Amino acid sequence: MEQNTERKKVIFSGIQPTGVFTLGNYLGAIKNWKELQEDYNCIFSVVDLHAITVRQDPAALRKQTLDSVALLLASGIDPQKSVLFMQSHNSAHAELSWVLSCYTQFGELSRMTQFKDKSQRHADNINAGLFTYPVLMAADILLYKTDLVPVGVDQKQHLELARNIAERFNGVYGNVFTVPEPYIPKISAKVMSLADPEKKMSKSDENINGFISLLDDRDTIIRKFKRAVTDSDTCVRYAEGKSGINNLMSIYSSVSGKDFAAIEKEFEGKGYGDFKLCVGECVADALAPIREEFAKLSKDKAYLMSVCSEGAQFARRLSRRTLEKVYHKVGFVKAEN
Ligand code: ATP
Ligand code: LTN
Repeated sequence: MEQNTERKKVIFSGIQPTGVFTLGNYLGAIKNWKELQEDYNCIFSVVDLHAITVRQDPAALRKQTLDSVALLLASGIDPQKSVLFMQSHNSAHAELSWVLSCYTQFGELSRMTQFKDKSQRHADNINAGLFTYPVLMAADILLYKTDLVPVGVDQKQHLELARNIAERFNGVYGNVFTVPEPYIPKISAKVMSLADPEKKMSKSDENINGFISLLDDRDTIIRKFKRAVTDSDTCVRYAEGKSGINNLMSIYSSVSGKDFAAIEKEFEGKGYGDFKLCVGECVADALAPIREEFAKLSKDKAYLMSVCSEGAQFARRLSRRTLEKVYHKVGFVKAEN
């Protein structure tokens, strides 16, 4: 019993190498990953299998995957503390995904809002992978007996599905999977586009003014914040219906650590212009060290690969036990070699 309570909890999360990470990815997920690695057993993956649900150029995907690893390291993921690997380097993800897909209902997947959204945006390529993608995500999580999954709020529905699949499987076969909990930040769980504050900030947005990339330079960041869409009010105050200002206040709060009351006080009697400039400078200051570190790391492919090889070995070892147990439970004959 005591051993159980002393066991460090397991964290798993993934990010798709579909482009340069945005401030949304950073505040919604990566910043939490960095903080959690101090107290948990953390496993982080660049989920390249997920990325091909949308058509990718192979050479670009390879580059983006390595750059994603470099960006995570530059953002503070420490390979001495956390496991970091590329998803395709551990075949257990695809294998468990197949089994779990036989325990997931068509109707459940049909309700996933990300599928509805992405299939509208990529109407020429509504492939089966896009539809079954949440099952692969469930496999990612369940393979490692994950307790907590730090994600932005857009992933909550997928996580609930992973919990349902785990509970259903456990209901039939006994206690095979740990049922994971979401870990969603209180502020910035959904950073909105600067160009359209009703829309989520997304790295695959065609409008580059909508997102702050972690690699944008200082001038670009400040310019994008200056142009950020807000309302016609002038008073810096968090209120319903002011999605543009609410978004900027949330970003500023997450990056500076100040709460909304302190921010309102700081900008009393000042206009939106002053506020936008201040948020831009604050974000630029926070992202500058990441960009500098990325410039160094991204040149060192040998180092990036060594981190990922070690991470993949660890991930394979950790996940093998779960996969073997699942194969046994569903009735597969164990291979003898
Ligand atoms: P894409 O644009 O390719 O769909 P994405 O920018 O939505 O990708 P993902 O790789 O799907 O990013 O997500 C990685 C993590 O970042 C997830 O935990 C997700 O919840 C989080 N995240 C993504 N966008 C935001 C956002 N705007 N605000 C907060 N968290 C976000
Ligand atoms: N589906 C997520 C990325 C992702 C993930 C995961 C997150 C894939 N596997 C496992 C947490 C845990 C996304 O599209 N944002």
